[in-house]
Amino acid sequence: MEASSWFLRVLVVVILRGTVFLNNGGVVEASHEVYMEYQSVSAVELNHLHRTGFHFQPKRHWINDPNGPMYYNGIYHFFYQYNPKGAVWGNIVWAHSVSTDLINWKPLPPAIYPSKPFDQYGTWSGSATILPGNKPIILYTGIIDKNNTQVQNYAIPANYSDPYLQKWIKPNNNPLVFPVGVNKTAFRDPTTAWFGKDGHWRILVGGRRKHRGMAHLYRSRDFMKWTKAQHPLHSSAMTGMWECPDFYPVSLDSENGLEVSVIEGNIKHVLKVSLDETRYEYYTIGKYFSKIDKYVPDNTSVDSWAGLRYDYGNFYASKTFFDCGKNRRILWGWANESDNSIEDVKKGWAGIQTIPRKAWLDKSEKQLVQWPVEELETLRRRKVHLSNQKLNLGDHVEIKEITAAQADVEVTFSFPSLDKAEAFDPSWVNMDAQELCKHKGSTVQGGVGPFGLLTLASQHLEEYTPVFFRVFKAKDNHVVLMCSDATSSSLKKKLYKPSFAGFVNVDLAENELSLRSLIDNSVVESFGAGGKTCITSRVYPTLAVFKDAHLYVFNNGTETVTVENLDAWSMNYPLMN
Ligand code: DQQ
Repeated sequence: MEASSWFLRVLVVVILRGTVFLNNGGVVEASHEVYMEYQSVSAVELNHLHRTGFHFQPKRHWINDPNGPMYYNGIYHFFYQYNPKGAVWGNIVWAHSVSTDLINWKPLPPAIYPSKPFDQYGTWSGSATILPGNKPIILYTGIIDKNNTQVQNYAIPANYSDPYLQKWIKPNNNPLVFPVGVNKTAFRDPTTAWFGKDGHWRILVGGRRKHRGMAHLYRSRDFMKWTKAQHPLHSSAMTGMWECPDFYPVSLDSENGLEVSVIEGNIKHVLKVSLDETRYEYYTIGKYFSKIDKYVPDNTSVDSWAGLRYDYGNFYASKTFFDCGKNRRILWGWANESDNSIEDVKKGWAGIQTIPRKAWLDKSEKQLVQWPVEELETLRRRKVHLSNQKLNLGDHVEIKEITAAQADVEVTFSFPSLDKAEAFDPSWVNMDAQELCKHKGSTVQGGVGPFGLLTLASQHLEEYTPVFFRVFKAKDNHVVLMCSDATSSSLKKKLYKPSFAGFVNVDLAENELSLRSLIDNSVVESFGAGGKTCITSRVYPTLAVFKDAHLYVFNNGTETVTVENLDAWSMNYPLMN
């Protein structure tokens, strides 16, 4: 991308996001929008209209990044950035919940909160590592002054035999890492540590030099004394600050996850970064040269903000961990609200976590595949089934007798051939999927598609969030677009209603496409083609709520589409904090 267009795009994002300017004229990399006046306005009443039923949420107030997820002695620990005093970002602590199944959660007191000189202005994101001897340790970013200077700290359990690890100690030899030779306000979010053959631990810390985003590398023999490597593990020009880096191996042989210190064998590595400038993430698949501590993305992975995303919707600051109980790698991501802060203060809450997903390397070796953890299925209740349902141009058929506001839907569509696929206009080549989805929408007639689900729909379709596919015929191949379009999701005016979309790299030889959507009051989390492309939308219907929400399958393409199989379940409420 041209430097000038990069600058303009960043400028727009900065203006939209309202980056905080200091009196001295410097820019604080606050990372989140700051609404001082609301930071400590405690929720009196909670608005339940759009609260989710089975997604992770605390009872009240603001949440953002997942922090330090881990599996320890049979218990899943989940920490997250939390404002205990209000429904906007601020006063951040590490809230803590525990679970035995990743679905039912018990809240505990905050594990880490500002209290020492090395974190008195903030306890920001970080990760957990299980040290030899089965000893968990947390690394997190501490803010040490009003100028937002960032250091890396550690915390350890006060009592290893407490099954819930409720109390955490922040020893006085903190901070472990000072921002020396780096940009001190762009230096945060340490990763889980991995152990090298040379007997050194390694971590990454997100950073930025001018416009170059980077993952600083640190090494340590004893986990206490850390030395900065001369070169970052990886960096990429014009990507801005890299928040919440995540780096881990994936197997070429199986869907099982790998412990982060597996650095050899039939594996590749994944590096994910969260781009502060765009609030999107991207990841690359590549090779980690452990002897020289360099990561090189494969030439099939785009290494810029046009790269692959875990999720093409509202999903940020994600983090994975290795679940040794079930040998899988689990991915958590934060789905922020799409309404505004005044609405959040009125609601008394803001932010959810997406359903934890198992993540593994696709057979193509070019991308990841994700799927909601199997434990979610324990919440499935009443089920409806549909098969062999033909959908002609303009048809929409209702899926009745489930709670459409809170449901899990799995569907496979087939089409007799691809002959009617619309031509992919060469002028769209420079459009990204989201622009194309906005341009085409779910109602503009196509050839093969648009077809899919109308979720959170009101009876007369004044409101609906369509999740759908559209197949195009390009010069040498077919292009599959998947959209989750919030444009018509709500009659409310001042909302962010994006047409989120991604392309799906799928083999259409069987003339089939599958879709799974987790619909939960104000979130629709969708998995296309078995989890190759995932999109999360936050939406706020006014009519399509509770019992008045409906679910349909639809087709607006000239080619007839058949619902081969559809299973939909009403979803129960888990224990949620
Ligand atoms: N959120 C944290 C930071 C991180 C950002 C602060 C990402 O540590 O960079 O709440 O959302």
